Amino acid sequence: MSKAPAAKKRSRSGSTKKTKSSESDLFAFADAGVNQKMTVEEKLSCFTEMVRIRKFEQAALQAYQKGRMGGFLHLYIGQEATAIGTISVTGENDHIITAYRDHGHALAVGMNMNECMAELYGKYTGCSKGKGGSMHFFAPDKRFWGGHGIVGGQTPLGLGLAYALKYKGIEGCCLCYLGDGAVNQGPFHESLNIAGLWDVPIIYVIENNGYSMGTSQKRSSAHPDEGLAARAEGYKIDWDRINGSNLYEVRAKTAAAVARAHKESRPTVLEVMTYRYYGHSIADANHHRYRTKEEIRHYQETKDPINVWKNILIEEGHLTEEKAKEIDAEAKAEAKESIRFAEESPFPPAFELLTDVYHSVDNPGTHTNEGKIFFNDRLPFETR
Ligand SMILES: Cc1ncc(C[n+]2csc(CCOP(=O)(O)OP(=O)(O)O)c2C)c(N)n1
Ligand SMILES: [Mg+2]
Repeated sequence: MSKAPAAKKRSRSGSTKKTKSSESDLFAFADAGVNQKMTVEEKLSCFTEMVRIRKFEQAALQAYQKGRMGGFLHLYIGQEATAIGTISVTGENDHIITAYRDHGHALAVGMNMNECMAELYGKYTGCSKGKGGSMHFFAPDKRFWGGHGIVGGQTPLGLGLAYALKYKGIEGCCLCYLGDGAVNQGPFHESLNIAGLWDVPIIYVIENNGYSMGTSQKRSSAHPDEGLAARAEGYKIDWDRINGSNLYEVRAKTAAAVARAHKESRPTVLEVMTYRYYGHSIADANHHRYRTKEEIRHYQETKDPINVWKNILIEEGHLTEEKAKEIDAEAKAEAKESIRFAEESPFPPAFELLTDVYHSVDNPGTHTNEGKIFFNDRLPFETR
């Protein structure tokens, strides 16, 4: 069999020199346009939002351990800079879709703690009326399309959202998040092929937190030395690798991908190097069997994204330890209040079992061959 001709190598976003950032190189991306433009308020807001995610999940964890909620609980703690950094550079025509580890993305798009906590409790006031739980947070009004439990299942859906934008001539893109385990799913590769072939404005953000359930990333994926995103070259798609502890870097490289999607309608694959502090879900109580306590402590002490950003802001003179503690206390109080809200909310009534299953059953007048209603399309939907 003859060797296939080598694909023309596409340039990577960002310079190669800056791609290798380390803990000592935290300001390497501070000069990127999107970061230079940041106001002090925006910088502090990113800090506050990351702290809010952590406090929300810490409160949820306590409630879960007290038996107040059922189902799974996949915590995002340790990965906060990915959701906040990436979503903070998106605009009004950009859409978000993710997997089941979705609490961080939900809060990052602006969902409030009450509707999220109530959803965890299975209450009627939850964002999915209590029928979705931890894995199925949704907020279409905020262009947040979930929350999906099938590993890799969101990757063709994200492609569809991005394709719809292109089809309708809207300058926007879709950020589709997936884990390091999901990169081996067939639908992801089928999606990459179409994205590369049809110039679809999608950004796949691989959140490489080191593990796919109990299997380390090193044991689950064959890939080039440069990492998982480098597989994108097989589809002629631009890619980059990001230090997920550094919000400046996350923002700079995501902004480059968003610009490519908006201006050239080209896809990008980003691999964010990050880490989860807890087990796969809270049911994974034995996670110390497949990784050491030292490994977790090392990440917490040297790479924690909230601490790293806090230190950057302190060094820039925008934050003090006292102010950081106040922000922490406020987020904790907000999370506590969301627990009260969820506890006091009612469970969904029985008739809700049959609603929101099929759009066309709930909305018979809008039944159409053209697909469902997205992107502020108005009712009644035009039918053929
Ligand atoms: C198609 C499919 N296969 C298997 C599972 C079971 N499963 C749930 S999560 C998971 C691991 C995914 O790991 P990764 O993509 O790295 O995401 P992370 O949990 O680290 O965020 C597996 C195998 C599933 N939900 N769907
Ligand atoms: Mg993973």
